[in-house]
Amino acid sequence: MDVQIHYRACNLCEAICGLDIKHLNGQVVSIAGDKEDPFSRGHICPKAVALKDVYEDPDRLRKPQKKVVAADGGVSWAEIGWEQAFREVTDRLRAIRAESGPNAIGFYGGNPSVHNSGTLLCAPGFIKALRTRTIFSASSVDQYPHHFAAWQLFGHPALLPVPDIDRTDLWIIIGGNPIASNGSIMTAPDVANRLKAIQKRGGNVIVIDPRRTETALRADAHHFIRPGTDVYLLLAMAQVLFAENLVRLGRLASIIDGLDRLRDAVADFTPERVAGVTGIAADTIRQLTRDFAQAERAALYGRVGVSVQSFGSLCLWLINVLNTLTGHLDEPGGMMFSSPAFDIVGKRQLYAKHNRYRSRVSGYPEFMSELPVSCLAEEILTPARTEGEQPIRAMVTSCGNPVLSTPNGGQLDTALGQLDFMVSVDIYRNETTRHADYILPPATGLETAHYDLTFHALAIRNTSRYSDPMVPKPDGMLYDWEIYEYLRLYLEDEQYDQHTGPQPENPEQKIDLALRYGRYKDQNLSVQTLRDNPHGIDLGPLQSQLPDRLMTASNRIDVATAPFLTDLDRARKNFDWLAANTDDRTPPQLHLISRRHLRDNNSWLHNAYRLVKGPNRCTLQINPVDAARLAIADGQKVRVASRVGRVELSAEVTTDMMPGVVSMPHGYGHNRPGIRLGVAQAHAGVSINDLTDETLLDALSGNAALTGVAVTVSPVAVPELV
Ligand SMILES: Nc1nc2c(c(=O)[nH]1)N[C@H]1C(S)=C(S)[C@@H](COP(=O)(O)OP(=O)(O)OC[C@H]3O[C@@H](n4cnc5c(=O)[nH]c(N)nc54)[C@H](O)[C@@H]3O)O[C@H]1N2
Ligand SMILES: Nc1nc2c(c(=O)[nH]1)N[C@H]1C(S)=C(S)[C@@H](COP(=O)(O)OP(=O)(O)OC[C@H]3O[C@@H](n4cnc5c(=O)[nH]c(N)nc54)[C@H](O)[C@@H]3O)O[C@H]1N2
Ligand code: SF4
Ligand SMILES: [Mo]
Repeated sequence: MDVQIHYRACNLCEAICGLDIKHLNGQVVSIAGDKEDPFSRGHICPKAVALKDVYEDPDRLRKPQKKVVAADGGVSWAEIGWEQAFREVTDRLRAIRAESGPNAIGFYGGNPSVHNSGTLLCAPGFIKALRTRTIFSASSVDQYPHHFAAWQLFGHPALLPVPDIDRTDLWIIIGGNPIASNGSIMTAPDVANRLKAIQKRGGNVIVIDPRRTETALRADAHHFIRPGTDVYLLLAMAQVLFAENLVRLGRLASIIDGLDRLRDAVADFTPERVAGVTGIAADTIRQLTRDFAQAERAALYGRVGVSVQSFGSLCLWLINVLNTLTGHLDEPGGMMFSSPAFDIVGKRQLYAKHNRYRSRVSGYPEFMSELPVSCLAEEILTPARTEGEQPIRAMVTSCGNPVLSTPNGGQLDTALGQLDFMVSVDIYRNETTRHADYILPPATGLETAHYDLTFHALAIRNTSRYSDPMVPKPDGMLYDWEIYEYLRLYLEDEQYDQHTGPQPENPEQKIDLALRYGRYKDQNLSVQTLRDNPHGIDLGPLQSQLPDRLMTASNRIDVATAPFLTDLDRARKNFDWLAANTDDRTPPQLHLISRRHLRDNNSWLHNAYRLVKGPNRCTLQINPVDAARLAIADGQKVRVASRVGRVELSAEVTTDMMPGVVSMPHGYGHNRPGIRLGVAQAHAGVSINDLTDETLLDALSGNAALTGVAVTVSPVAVPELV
């Protein structure tokens, strides 16, 4: 038989690289970069081959699983048919809802949901049918501050500007490590070469990060910053712009409000005042600000490191504002908005979906119809304190692993174990889904069709690409959209019969309609056109589009809205405390941050042997000065403890860490029993989120403050040999 070629976009991370897959009737022979993809131009990273590994993985679930608990408490899993699974799951959900109300059922959606068009388009219908308000997702351990700032400034939470790095002369990266992550809220395949191209045309890249990262090593300058203090650096940059008369609004001058309020609000944050707290010298802050303001084309870009902090929304607000004040918003080479063929923003103004209701126990405000995942465990564990209060009794999880990915995962692990009922839509039995009563596994990866709804919309170039399945889904498997549609149909109608009743709707039609009637309709874009162009279609560089694209009620940008000005009071109090207690930030008290590695993907590719083989990556990186003070040698086992928990792992002594700061990767901790991930179990590592603190949140968006958690580190004594 001849080798067949299948072209598709990789959906593992945000870079959406084109793949050229050779296979023999479904047996993958090779996975390489698609050289004819106009966007990724042949680039792939080492994770791409994991698509084959997941496809072939004997641990991957392929049939619905039902947990069976024996009289002696022993747990086993039975494979059952889909009809039985849908019927039993929805009967239980309906019964719990009838007894305790819809909010007794919680929902958690994980990261791969946004990399999966079937889930993205069909899970919402099922969630709506649940009628619950207790909805959580990985967004509140990731990018909620980005959405909050975009909503306040531009009128829609999904109007997220991206750095136009192909045309910039100065790229300042604060709290992002795109050389390891391949970029985020910035779909840019082959960041390494794009970064090199900036330097080749005489431009500069500057990184601000408590760790000298893989990106910092390729940059023209790197400045260490104390974790969680970025807000003060950014306030000082704004102060310098006003004080040194560097504000240049350019084309947008006539639509910007609030400059005076902003000037007053930042006036006392001089570089000299914030230098001690941030760890960045006043002169450096001034020069950075001048260079940024005076560069013709510059982009100030912030990502996970500035988002997952107590002042995440203030950080993202200030980053947008600094780009606006310097004329770098919506200009080539600056921070720009994409023009996607499938527009997730839509044309309607999104009403203020904030604080319409609050979480039951801690009273955290809702944002975008979700509650902060940091409070999920307490919503399960805290009994009703008044009549009418309803704890969460049942959970539905989809594409997620919150036991490893959310703060105080140990507590959530305990909470999930106490639920009356849980169902997970997932391809693996992992640290979270092991708690489920039923696991419903969809076809995935190479078996599915894919259109990247999210990441074309966050891309640094407008392109469009459709992927058909490489192989038909195996007999007896369902696509994720079918699972959600069936769950909805069974839930809505107790008598539903999948042989005679209405059938799931293939979301391909929705995609096709959006492409046909979207902004590229004159170019005859459709699923068929994209099928005829299997490498994708180039739709050109980003275009300036303000004020037209604004969705604020006033059609203007207010750079100093009330929520931010109010939250600045909290930042001021914190500043005064930090300024008075800078000495506390030295050992024994250290500050823990997280890191990503090119060969990890959150918690879920550790079952691919070729990605985990080699030296153990789950180490505690620590500066030699701190290590010496704590008598810790390179490679030695250390104990890391926080308010929340403790873990033990090997120390890696390195000058890449800022003194006073330690770093661990996230997504490890496969040492819990009952999972079906043999390779991952053998490379278990420990979970950083057994240390992060669920009580620390960004007050505005409810995002978890995962970075900069106070920890103590001590050497673990080697037991004496008797
Ligand atoms: N301390 C710390 N914690 C962090 C972070 C950090 O930087 N530091 N980062 C945070 C961020 S940015 C994120 S996004 C979260 C991620 O947190 P989560 O989304 O909770 O976790 P993942 O590890 O991405 O879990 C993905 C799950 O999806 C399943 N899956 C994969 N493909 C499919 C599919 O096609 N269909 C279905 N149904 N399931 C599938 C996998 O089996 C796996 O169980 O972690 C967060 N946690
Ligand atoms: N290989 C790989 N790629 C991935 C993922 C993965 O797990 N592995 N995950 C994907 C996901 S879900 C996401 S959201 C993206 C994230 O993409 P990035 O945001 O690029 O991810 P990180 O590598 O976590 O970068 C965050 C950086 O912030 C720094 N940092 C931590 N605390 C602070 C702070 O207080 N201030 C400042 N200035 N910096 C700080 C960290 O040292 C780190 O270098 O990556 C995606 N791509
Ligand atoms: S960079 Fe991301 S999209 Fe590209 S091959 Fe690697 S995992 Fe896939
Ligand atoms: Mo993420």
